Amino acid sequence: MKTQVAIIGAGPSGLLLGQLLAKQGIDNVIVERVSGEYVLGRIRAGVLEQGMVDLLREAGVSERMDREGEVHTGVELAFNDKRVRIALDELTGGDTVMVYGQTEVTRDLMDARKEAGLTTVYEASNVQLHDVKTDAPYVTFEKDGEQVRLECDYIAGCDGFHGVSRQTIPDEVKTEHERVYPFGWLGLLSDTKPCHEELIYCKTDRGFALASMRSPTRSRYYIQVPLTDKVEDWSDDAFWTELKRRLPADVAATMETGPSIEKSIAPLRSFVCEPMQYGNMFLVGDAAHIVPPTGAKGLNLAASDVATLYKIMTRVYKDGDKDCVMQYSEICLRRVWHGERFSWWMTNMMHDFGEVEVNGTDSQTFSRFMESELNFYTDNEQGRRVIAMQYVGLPYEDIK
Ligand code: RFL
Ligand code: PHB
Repeated sequence: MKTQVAIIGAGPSGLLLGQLLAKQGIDNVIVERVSGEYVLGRIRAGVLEQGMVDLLREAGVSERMDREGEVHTGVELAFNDKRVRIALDELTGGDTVMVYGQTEVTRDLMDARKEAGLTTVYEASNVQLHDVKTDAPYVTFEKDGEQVRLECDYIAGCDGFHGVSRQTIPDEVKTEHERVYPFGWLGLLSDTKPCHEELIYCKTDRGFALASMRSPTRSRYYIQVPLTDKVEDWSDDAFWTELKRRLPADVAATMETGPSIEKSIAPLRSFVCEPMQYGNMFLVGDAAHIVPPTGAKGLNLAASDVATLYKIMTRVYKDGDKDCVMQYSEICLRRVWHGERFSWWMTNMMHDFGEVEVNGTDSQTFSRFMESELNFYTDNEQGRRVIAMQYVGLPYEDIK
């Protein structure tokens, strides 16, 4: 097999990149480890920044999102019996976010790829990248017991945090930055009416909670849990009882509950791999960086990486400018680090770290610092604007 860009991974990063490249006439093949149904079964992000929404429109896959997605002009932070609304549009000069599930984005991209007749190899095992430092890199994998070789000009490693692409960068070339948090998020999806029309991020003595949604009839809730907890430890009833204790009392009082459709625990981590490219291989999305979900940035950072690689590949194939590929990592990392900092900051401010020492500070002192931080940023308009600007997403950087 031969193509121009080999894409490893059919998550949102790989599928969106493939779609955008195909629109520019750039041939690409996606190689994915699991089945399409399995990819769609992962319940993840729900909030899309303006930049990602625009990119999905550019890719020609926005029709259903524009019809069914919900534009949100604000989010709430609840703490100490206070509720502060961050008026996203007013504070940023009109920017908003779109509530539309990652599952739906993925489904739309899969449908568009199928319709365009583009090749995706699902359930490919033992995927390996070769000769990425040369002008003739290739990918090998096994499919239905046969060994396949895919030759290409470039490889996009869109294979998530546990993928193989990052491992092809030698240890002496890459630096990995990591912070693992001492808690996780237990998420529950249910066909119930959302408890409030906007998202509410809640900080309480019992730990963090988030009220989110997918549609007017489908809710997504999260609660902070110890890393030692297992999903089996949490019946639906136990989840709803604990969630109600953490939500503002009036919201909890009228909240609709029901059976869970999905329940899972995600550990929280900040992670960045530098650089994000090696020879003719580029890391995109979770393959290069992870954020804790508190800022709703993971998928959105993946989208900005895709935007950068797409612009670079377009320049390479349309103008024959191969040198521009050198800009990829630098451009991506500038925005990635802003997203990392925001997600880390929001996580620190909104969670309960218990008795754990944080950043060399004892837990009680750290908790006071964070309380002050939260009050300071929410009590005045400039502070709320700083939160709003980052929540709707910083602008995408152009290539030079
Ligand atoms: P993905 O989605 O992990 O897809 C990678 C794909 O690569 C495949 N793969 C391989 N394929 C071939 N060979 C191999 N060796 C392979 N190894 C892996 C995998 O099977 C998979 O299909 O990465 P991608 O595309 O970069 O997308 C990133 C996003 O999924 C992620 O950043 C977000 O879900 C993060 N996230 C959120 N982001 C937001 O922007 N807003 C949110 O509101 C938000 N909420 C969340 C989130 C993530 C969460 N979890 C569970 C981690 C909420 C949660 C709970
Ligand atoms: C979600 O709806 O899954 C969601 C929303 C906002 C976040 C994280 C997750 O910050």
